[in-house]
Amino acid sequence: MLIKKASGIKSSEITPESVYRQRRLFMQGAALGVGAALLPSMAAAVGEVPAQGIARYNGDLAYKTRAPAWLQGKVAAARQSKYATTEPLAPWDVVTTYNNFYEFGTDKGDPAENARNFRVDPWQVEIAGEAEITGKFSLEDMLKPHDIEERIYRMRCVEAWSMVVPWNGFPLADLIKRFKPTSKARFVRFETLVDAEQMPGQRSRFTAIDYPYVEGLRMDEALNELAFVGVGLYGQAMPPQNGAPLRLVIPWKYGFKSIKSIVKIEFLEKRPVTTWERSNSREYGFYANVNPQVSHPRWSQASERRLPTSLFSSNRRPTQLFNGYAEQVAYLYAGMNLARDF
Ligand SMILES: Nc1nc2c(c(=O)[nH]1)N[C@H]1C(S)=C(S)[C@@H](COP(=O)(O)O)O[C@H]1N2
Ligand SMILES: [Mo]
Repeated sequence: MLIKKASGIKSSEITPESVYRQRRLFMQGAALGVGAALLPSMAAAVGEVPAQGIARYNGDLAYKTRAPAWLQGKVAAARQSKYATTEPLAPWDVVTTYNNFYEFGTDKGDPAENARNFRVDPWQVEIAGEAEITGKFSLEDMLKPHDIEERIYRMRCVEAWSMVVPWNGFPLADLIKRFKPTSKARFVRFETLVDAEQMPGQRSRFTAIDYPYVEGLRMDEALNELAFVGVGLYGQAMPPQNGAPLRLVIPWKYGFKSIKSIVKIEFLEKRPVTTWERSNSREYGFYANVNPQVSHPRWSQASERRLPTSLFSSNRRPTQLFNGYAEQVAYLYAGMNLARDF
C-alpha cells in the first residue's frame, strides 16, 4: 500500500492469536444468543472457528440475501488481518438493526425492515472522470481481483454513538489503482443507487437529504491504508441495511462518509460537494474527521455512547482524535486547521 507502511499499526491494536480465538468463540456464541457461561462446552458444537478464524455469524438471516453465491463464498473465505482491536464487537443483531441508511427510512430500525428484499444482483458500478480506465463494470468484475480480509474497526457516527464492527472487504487503494487515475485526479466522488421503487426514503416528499447520496475523499485519503471497501461483515455478504453489495468503510471519519450501496465512482480535479454538506454546511463538513475538540453546533463530540448500551449503562467513553487512528492518518492533515476544515 502507498504512503504509510503497515508497521504503523500500534501493537496494542493487534490481538494475540489466543485471545483472538477465544474472543471469536465468544462472539459466535453471542451471535447465536448463547450465554458466555455455556461457551466452553458449546465451543465444539458451535465448532466453526474457520481456519482463517474470522468473526462469523452463523444464525438465520432476518432478511433475504440477494447476494450471488460467488460473493457469499468470497466473503466467507475472508482471512484475518492485522487490522483488529481487542475492544468487544457489537453483536450481529446490533450491527444489522441499528442503522443509518436514509434511503430506507430515517429511524434506526427502518433500514433492516425496508431493505429486506433489496436486489443486488445484477449490480453495476460506473467508473468515470480522470482515469485511464472508465466505463461500467459488473460487480463480479469489480471484485474479482481482490482477496477479502477482515478488518475490525471502530465506527463513530456524528450522532455520538459508536460500535466495533468486523468488516470484510479490501483496501480502497487497490480498487482505485486498477483504474489508473490521471495526475489530475485529486478527489474521488462516490454515489449511491437511486431507485425510488426499492427505496421508500426516496419516495417521500419530505426527504431530509437530496438523492443520490454523494460522498467524497481527497485522493491521498482514499489511498490511505485504512480506507476500505466493505462487501460483508461477520463473514456474511453485506446485509442490505448495511449497504449491500459494496460500501466504503472510513474508520477515522464520521460514519456518514462511509457511503453505502455504491453505483458510481468518479475521479475529479475539484472537490465534490457531498450530501450532508449540501444539506447543512454549517453542521457537516467535507472532511468530517472524528475530533472530540470540534463540537457539532448542536452537541459536543467529546464523548460517545458505545453500542450496545444497556438500561444500566450508556457505556459512554471519551472520543479519540481521528477515532483512535491518528497514527495511521494524522499526516494527511498536517498544517490544516481542523476546526475550520471540519
Ligand atoms: N447511501 C447512504 N450511505 C450512508 C448513510 C445513508 O443514509 N445513505 N448513512 C451514513 C451514516 S450517518 C452512518 S453512521 C453509516 C451507518 O452504517 P451502518 O448502518 O452500517 O452502521 O452509514 C453511512 N452511509
Ligand atoms: Mo452517522
